[in-house]
Amino acid sequence: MKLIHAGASPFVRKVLVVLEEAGQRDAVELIDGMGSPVAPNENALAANPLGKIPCLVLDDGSSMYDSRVITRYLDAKYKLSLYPEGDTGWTTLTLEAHADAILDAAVLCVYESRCRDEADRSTAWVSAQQDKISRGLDSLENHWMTHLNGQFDIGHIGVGCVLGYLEFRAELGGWENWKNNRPNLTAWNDAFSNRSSMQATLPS
Ligand SMILES: N[C@@H](CCC(=O)N[C@@H](CS)C(=O)NCC(=O)O)C(=O)O
Repeated sequence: MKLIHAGASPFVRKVLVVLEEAGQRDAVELIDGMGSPVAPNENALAANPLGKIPCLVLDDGSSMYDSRVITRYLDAKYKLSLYPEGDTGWTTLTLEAHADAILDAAVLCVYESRCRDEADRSTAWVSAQQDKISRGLDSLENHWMTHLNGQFDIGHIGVGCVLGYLEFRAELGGWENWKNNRPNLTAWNDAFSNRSSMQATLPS
């Protein structure tokens, strides 16, 4: 399998963490997919008409995207049980979506500063994305800690990748320090970020 990837992408990181959890990092060949909405990467475009990464190219040449589809595929392939059955499963999927939505807002903030000339940037629009990030983090702090301190699942991986990305891109994204007034989330991440799959996939 080939994974169209970029070292800084938090969505790619989710896939890499799942591969690490499976002990199958070597099952994929990494192909450069670094690009942006205004300068799409050729490898990414060849595998995904939308030009987005991660994209997993299977051995029969077919492509699979986006990150949530790939992580679910790998979970089934390697029998990881990251997607619980029953009612808890819906909670897990909601947390996974919650984490992805924070990442969407964060990536949009970064694109605004990386891809637009300063004169064209919208302060109001960036600040609306930053507010979305803050609300998402507050919800993690106030409503999701019981789940995060429970059985390991794909939601944990999503949140770990969110917090890692918010630290990694803090300067370009311009958002608040996520640790401010979020002691529970901070304590959780202090432990979770030491997990070997997280340490092996630090953004670059
Ligand atoms: N929902 C997608 C989001 C993926 C995404 O936004 N990836 C970014 C890189 S972090 C990308 O490919 N950007 C290029 C573009 O938007 O054209 C997923 O979960 O895979």
